[in-house]
Amino acid sequence: MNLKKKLKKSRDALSRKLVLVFGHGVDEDTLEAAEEVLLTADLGWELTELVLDRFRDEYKLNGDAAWKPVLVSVLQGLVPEHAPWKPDAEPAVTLVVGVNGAGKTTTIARLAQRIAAGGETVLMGCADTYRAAASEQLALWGERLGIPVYTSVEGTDPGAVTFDSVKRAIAEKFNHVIIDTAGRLPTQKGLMDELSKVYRVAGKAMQGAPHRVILVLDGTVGQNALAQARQFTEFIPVTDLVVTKLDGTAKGGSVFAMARELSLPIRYIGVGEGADDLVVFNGKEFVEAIVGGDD
Ligand SMILES: Nc1nc2c(ncn2[C@@H]2O[C@H](COP(=O)(O)OP(=O)(O)OP(=O)(O)O)[C@@H](O)[C@H]2O)c(=O)[nH]1
Ligand SMILES: [Mg+2]
Repeated sequence: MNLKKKLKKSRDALSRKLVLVFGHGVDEDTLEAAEEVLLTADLGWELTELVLDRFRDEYKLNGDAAWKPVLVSVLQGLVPEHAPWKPDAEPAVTLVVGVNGAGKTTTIARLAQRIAAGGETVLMGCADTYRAAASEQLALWGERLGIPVYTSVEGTDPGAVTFDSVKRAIAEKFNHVIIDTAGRLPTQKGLMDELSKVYRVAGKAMQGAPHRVILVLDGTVGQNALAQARQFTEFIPVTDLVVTKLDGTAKGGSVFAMARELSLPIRYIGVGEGADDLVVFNGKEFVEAIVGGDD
């Protein structure tokens, strides 16, 4: 996959604009213009200042060096690295949460596809029981990908579906079970309490479950996703992040801020609607794709 191409909008907003700005040389005026570029690409105020401070220092040390490799290395140094997730239970229970339309269901299907491709078995459970269309959507993905799906009738308690999905995964010896939940805003107290209940019920179905709670963030909302993530973590112990829809936005810079400020690993990014458009997030590659190399 050509990540540069997939992230073209963000690349245009960062790399291309910076080339124009620093084409006039690196000095206090162009650094100020660069600040504007970084803010517009949604790195956020704090990170923008940090990037520019470090860039100034390193660039000076490097004398007449080209600015781009220096900036790439500064940005790469700011994205923390995390050890890959290794499940320590079977089935490994993953709960997927997030606001409405963030890309939860699509992410689950694509994650399940990855797991199946790696030779492990996976069950997808649909605890989004508000809409019949939600289980139909997951069932459709299941059919397309050849992955079993556990659904229940509309209106069933989401906790009950979670419980049954985990029990079925145990009984049928699946390696993984991934539970889809309905979209909700962190301001909807009742729905957030329901999510806490789903979390607890998973633990009743299997001790230690869920082993992973993935918060799916919509990359097109940029910096606002940070606030959303902080609010979600107040209700439920989120362990991992996925950022979707980065193909459709120029706000890819916010991913740096999420990676740095949320102290949670971004595991995957969504860069399209297709089954193969969920990419393992690698900070160094991400920086390279939206800032590095030639335009
Ligand atoms: N372009 C693009 N579209 C995406 C990406 N991920 C998801 N989508 C689209 O976003 C829309 C919503 O995705 P869903 O997976 O249904 O989102 P959801 O969070 O499950 O939504 P609710 O269950 O309604 O809360 C769909 O049209 C997806 O195809 C992505 O990485 N890029
Ligand atoms: Mg959904």
